[in-house]
Amino acid sequence: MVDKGRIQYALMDLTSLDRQEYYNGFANRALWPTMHYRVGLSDFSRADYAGYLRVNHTFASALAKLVCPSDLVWVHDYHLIPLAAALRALGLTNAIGYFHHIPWPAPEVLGTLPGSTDLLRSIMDFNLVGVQTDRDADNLRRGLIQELGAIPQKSDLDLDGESTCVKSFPIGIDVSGFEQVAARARSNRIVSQTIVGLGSRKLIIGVDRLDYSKGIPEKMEAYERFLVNNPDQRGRVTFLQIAPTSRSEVPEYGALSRAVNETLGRINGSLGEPGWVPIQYVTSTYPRPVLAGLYRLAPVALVTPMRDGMNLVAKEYVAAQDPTDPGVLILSKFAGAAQQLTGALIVNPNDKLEVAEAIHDALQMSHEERVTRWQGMIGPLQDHDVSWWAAAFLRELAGQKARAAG
Ligand code: ADQ
Repeated sequence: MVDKGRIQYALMDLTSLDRQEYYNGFANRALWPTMHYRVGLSDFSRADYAGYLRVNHTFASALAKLVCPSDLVWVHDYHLIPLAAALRALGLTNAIGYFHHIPWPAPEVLGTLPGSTDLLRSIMDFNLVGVQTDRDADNLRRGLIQELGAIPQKSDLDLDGESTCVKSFPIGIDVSGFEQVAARARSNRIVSQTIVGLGSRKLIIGVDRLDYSKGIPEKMEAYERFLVNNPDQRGRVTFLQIAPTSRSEVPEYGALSRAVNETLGRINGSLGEPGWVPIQYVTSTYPRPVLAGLYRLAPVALVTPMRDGMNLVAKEYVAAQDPTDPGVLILSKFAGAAQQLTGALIVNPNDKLEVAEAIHDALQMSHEERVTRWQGMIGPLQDHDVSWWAAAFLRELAGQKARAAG
């Protein structure tokens, strides 16, 4: 047990076989790509799936010893879909909720993954399942109805006497925290060095974990198209892509890293000039004040994932802007955030010309339009911040419990 402030953490070790089969294997090589509609990258193995179930049972055995009868249990993300079923098998009757942070795909897509019917069945062991958007909720409900024969009620689904509620709870961020650190960030060393380095150039920023779902090589190529189509902009803009390495033990991520480096080298080599590098690329992680400061410096953010549950970077960028001179968010229609951030320039990341034109439009946008678009986004973000999200989910879960008890 580890105490940190008001939170007590119970930690346990995994073996290297667990890590390989459960985390790098089924969770990140089979479930992650399938849920992001990349079925061609999904690599299913029975050994990995057995490891995934085994580790969930191990977590359940440890957790069952710690849970009190009145506790609400809130499970997070795709690594733990079978956890409620494993806890129920140990006799737990508590209200158990699940939040799915990544997209829930259409049943036709999820159905390509062996074991997916079992996963759907274990979803029914949660009292409440939260997803990011109404589209995800619709996909999950359709899957439960079509694959299992669940009976739809108002917001619940019934199967064999069990009832599960599926609902969207779009995750928020710490909006006021971002606003405050962004306003003070110019004094930070990295931010002030960036200001000096930019001179009169305009900054376009991208911040994404190095993951194929984030569309990093694709956005570099869209930016290349923008520079080719608008030669007068060469030397006047800099694209800073921050992409911390992730899941480096999974082979597809090594391949992505090589693809990004190749695209970056080709674009900087062919379009760069002495004194100007078109794309700056860094893989470091930064503390929040640095990220917030860099967001605020950038008149344009390029957030163009091929598919994303929500995308917090889009929300962080909006929260970090100067209200009197806000930047423009270019956002993929395939990010859950696009359902809420309607003041962004919404693009299809597969259409490089469309993204290139959005970069051009964002850089030319009038002050009046920038302010109007930003004002339309910041209010709803403040009203639906991360505290709202957690409270809304837990209130609903407690209600489910009351209903089950009554
Ligand atoms: P992620 O796929 O990790 O999250 P995202 O929502 O963008 O994607 O969150 C990334 C977080 O990491 C942001 O808070 C960002 O600030 C931070 N970050 C990125 N680069 C960083 C860097 N170099 N240094 C420090 N911090 C950095 C998953 C789902 C998303 C969903 C979230 C939350 O894939 O769709 O929005 O969970 O539910």
